Amino acid sequence: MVSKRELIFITTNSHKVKEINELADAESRNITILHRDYDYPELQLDEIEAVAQESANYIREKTGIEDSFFIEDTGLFIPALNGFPGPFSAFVFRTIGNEGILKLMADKKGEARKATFKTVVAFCEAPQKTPVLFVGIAEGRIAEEIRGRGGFGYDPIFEFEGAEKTFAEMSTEEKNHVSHRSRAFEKLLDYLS
Ligand code: ITT
Repeated sequence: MVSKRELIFITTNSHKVKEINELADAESRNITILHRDYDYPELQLDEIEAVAQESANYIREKTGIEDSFFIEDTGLFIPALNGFPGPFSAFVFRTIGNEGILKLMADKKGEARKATFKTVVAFCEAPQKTPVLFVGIAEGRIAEEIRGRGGFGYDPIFEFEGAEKTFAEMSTEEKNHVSHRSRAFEKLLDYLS
């Protein structure tokens, strides 16, 4: 039997852990996710690639972690709002939330409701540990109203392209099938294999 590879995932977000665990548990994967809840500072940089990279460097230096680990940073980008909230997604969610985004989008119709979720996974592999980045994207649109009880964060206002459902109206399995997070994580798994 092939022994399972253990991968440390550092995040404060238990919903992310649930999604990543389901992906790692999927058939024929020899990966076990070890969750570490470490609250690192929220960097305000223009690109989430830079946020993920600098956060991974910060964690490595601050904690002195010797093992391989990964983190991920996610943002919701709305072209009609010039990419807002983008790298500020966590702050914006805490302050104006989904209701606030819907208000900002009130006069936006059709194509102007387009939105993109982007996840950047930063993987620090022992012993080299310079972060390697993997990007995953999901295209969709901002719904007219909050819908669904599943998921987390912006899921109740994000309709995946071509789907009638918001991510919050999908099961974790359905969301994982198409999401920004799964696409970035699958690239990490490809890299590891
Ligand atoms: P960590 O940084 O500790 O991993 P976090 O919740 O702060 O956790 P992010 O900075 O990556 O994570 O997330 C930015 C915001 O986007 C935050 O409000 C999340 O709730 C939200 N978010 C992240 N992934 C999401 C997803 O798949 N669906 C909906 N909202 C998401």
